[in-house]
Amino acid sequence: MGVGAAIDDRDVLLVVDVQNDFCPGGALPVPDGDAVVAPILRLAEKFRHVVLTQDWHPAGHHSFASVHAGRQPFDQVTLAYGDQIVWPDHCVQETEGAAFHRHLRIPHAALVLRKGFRREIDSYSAFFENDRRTPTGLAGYLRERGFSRVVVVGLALDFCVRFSAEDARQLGFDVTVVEEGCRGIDVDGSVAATRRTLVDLGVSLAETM
Ligand code: VGL
Ligand code: ZN
Repeated sequence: MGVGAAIDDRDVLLVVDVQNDFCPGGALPVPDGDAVVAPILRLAEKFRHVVLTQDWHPAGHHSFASVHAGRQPFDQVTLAYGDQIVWPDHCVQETEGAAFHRHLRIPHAALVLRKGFRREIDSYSAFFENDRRTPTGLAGYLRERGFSRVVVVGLALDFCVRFSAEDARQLGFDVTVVEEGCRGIDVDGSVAATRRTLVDLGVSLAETM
């Protein structure tokens, strides 16, 4: 199904991590992160079906640089499941930083999927935690609801949007990433790598929709 195809009942909009900590002034600000809100609201009006994800870490989460002696944010560490970039403390459960951007109001969103809530495992993807095996349950939800295409927007393009789009594609969904609804962190060229990988996997990249 092409990008221009009409949006129908088998399409779901997946809005990834549009939270205060990923916006300017937050703990892990994505450059220009709040610029995604207006295009996402426009897009959400066109979809009957919307799912939101929320990065949702306990204090002392193992993806936080602060829990690893001598490590700085954006360093890489090795955890039980493999390599992990460590981040400033962010999106701590029940804090203002973990709340959705105040203008992200999508009342018809049916599901808010929280992820990264286990202290020892991060979860970039909305589908699998960073051990790449523990499912979040989202694939089952989307299949049971009969969706065939997942349109992905949000923050950050090169982390949670990327992993969510890759997994959706590998789980057999048609996937489109709408770039005007995304911004990236860009650690060591990760935005360019994201675009290449997504295209290689058969994910459609659209500027707008
Ligand atoms: C994210 C880094 C750490 C994201 C979440 O939403 O892309 N990035 N936690
Ligand atoms: Zn996180």
